[in-house]
Amino acid sequence: MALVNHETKDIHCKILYVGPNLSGKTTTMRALYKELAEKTLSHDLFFEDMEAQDKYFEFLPLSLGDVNSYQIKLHLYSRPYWGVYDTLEGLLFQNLDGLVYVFDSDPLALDDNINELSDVRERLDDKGFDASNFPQVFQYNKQDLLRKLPTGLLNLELNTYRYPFFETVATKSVGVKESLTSLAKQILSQIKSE
Ligand SMILES: Nc1nc2c(ncn2[C@@H]2O[C@H](COP(=O)(O)OP(=O)(O)O)[C@@H](O)[C@H]2O)c(=O)[nH]1
Ligand SMILES: [Mg+2]
Repeated sequence: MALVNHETKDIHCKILYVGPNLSGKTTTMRALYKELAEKTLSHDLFFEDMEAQDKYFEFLPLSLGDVNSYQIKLHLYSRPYWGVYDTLEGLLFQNLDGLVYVFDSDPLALDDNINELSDVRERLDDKGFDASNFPQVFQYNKQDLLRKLPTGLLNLELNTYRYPFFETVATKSVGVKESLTSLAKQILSQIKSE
C-alpha cells in the first residue's frame, strides 16, 4: 500500500523489478537512472551498489513529477538472482505497490520466464496479494534480437491476466520509461479508488 503523506504532499510507491537471471533488470534500472535521475541523484550513491549486481538487490529512487500537487516518489528495487535470503526476499515483497516483469524474448529463455513468473506468483500469494488484481506491467525485453518470440505468444504464456505490456530494448532505453509510467498510473488509480 503506497504511503501517502498529506503534510509533505508526497506519495511513495514501492516497485519491484523481477525476471529471470540476465533478462535485463539491471540494464533497465541503469537506463531509467540515465533518463530520469542522472541530473538529480548523486552517481556515487547508486552505482557502487549496482556493480554488485545479483548479490544484493538494487535500489533506485526516482521522482515522477506532480499529480494533483502531490509529488510522486518511486522506490525501485530489483530482485536478485542467486543466494536470495528468505528474509531479504520477504522484505522486498513487503508493502509492495507494483511489479515490473522483465522477461527475455529469446526463445531459449521461455522456460526461465515461466519459472520466474510462477515463483513470483507464489511470493505474492505468501504476502496476501492477489496476482489477478495487483499493479503490474510486462516488459518483453531484448526486442533487438534476431531470434525472438512473438509478443502474442509471450502474452499467451505469461500475461494471463492481460496487464499492459511493452516491447523493450533496455540496452537502448527503448520502452523502459513507458512501462514504468504505465505501472505508476495503475498504482495511482488504485490509491484513488481506496
Ligand atoms: N540484446 C540485448 N541485450 C540486453 C538487453 N537488455 C539487457 N541485455 C544484456 O543482457 C545481459 C544481462 O542484463 P542484466 O541487466 O545484467 O540482467 P539482469 O540479470 O536481469 O539484471 C547483459 O549483457 C545486457 O547487456 C536488450 O534489450 N537487448
Ligand atoms: Mg541484475
